[in-house]
Amino acid sequence: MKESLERPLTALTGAGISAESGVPTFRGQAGLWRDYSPHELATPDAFNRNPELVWAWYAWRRETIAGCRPNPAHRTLVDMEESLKNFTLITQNVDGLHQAAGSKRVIELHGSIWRLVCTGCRYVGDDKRVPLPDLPPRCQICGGVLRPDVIWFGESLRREVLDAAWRVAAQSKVMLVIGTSAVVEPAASLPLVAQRAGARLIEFNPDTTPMSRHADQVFREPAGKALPRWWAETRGCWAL
Ligand code: BV8
Ligand code: ZN
Repeated sequence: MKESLERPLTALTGAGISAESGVPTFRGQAGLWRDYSPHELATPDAFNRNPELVWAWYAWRRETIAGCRPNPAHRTLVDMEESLKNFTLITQNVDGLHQAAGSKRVIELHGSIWRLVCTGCRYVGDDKRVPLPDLPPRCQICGGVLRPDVIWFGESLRREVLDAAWRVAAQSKVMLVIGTSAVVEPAASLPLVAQRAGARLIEFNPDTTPMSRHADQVFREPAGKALPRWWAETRGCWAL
């Protein structure tokens, strides 16, 4: 069946899409951070209480991610963007691997670990230095403490970002839900918004999630294998 142009394909990704690149997922926190829950560290309270501890976690994540490369799942999404006029990628990830793979149009729901914002003068800027010279890093303009430009638990997503994601979900005809435990809101509601608008949901995840029972099709295997195969088998059905 040829999908006509106005039947856009959307992808929603979570930490699992970067697992095969070596980026630890949240639920499988690796090594020294296993004693902390992201929910304890990725919050404004944790940062205000102990910026050094939260920055040690983010510095470790930046150094880990800096050694990771996009995998075939990231690259497949780049091919979708380059082949289809109506493809949109929405990610919960802050690791920047979609952009490193070549994705140009990415809705980053939760911001980026590679961008810092000043808690004093609100200066925002990209900063990919690994390692960072000082922790916590300081603002060059006002000397204030810089924080990662990410959305922490208890912080609202940026209105324009959430509106864009909501709009895309409501216009989707097929949403690929890739590598997410589907528990973090409001991201976890996007597949249901798409389904209510008539979209088919396809889950790519080795584990079952709360989204699984809503999915029209499930690939219970790593995205790095299943997604390139699915795309190779179906790309001819899309109006390229
Ligand atoms: C907000 C940035 C309003 C930081 C992150 C209802 C409505 C609104 C809010 C809430 C609500 N209910 C609860 C809340 C509060 C909270 C929330 O959702 N809590 C959860 C725990 C219940 N939400 C918020 O606070 C949000 N704010 O809504 O503002 C507000 C304001 C005040 C008070 C209340 C509400 C903000 C949420 C954003 C938090 N920031 N990240 C950073 O990254 O450092 S979330 C963070 O965790 C990640 O970004 C990611 O989104 C999330 C982890 O989820 P996943 O990406 O799914 O990763 P996970 O490890 O969990 O799962 C990986 C999956 O991959 C697994 O299923 C695994 O099986 C699979 N996998 C593994 N290997 C592979 C694979 N899949 C495929 N291939 C493989 N190879
Ligand atoms: Zn400043």
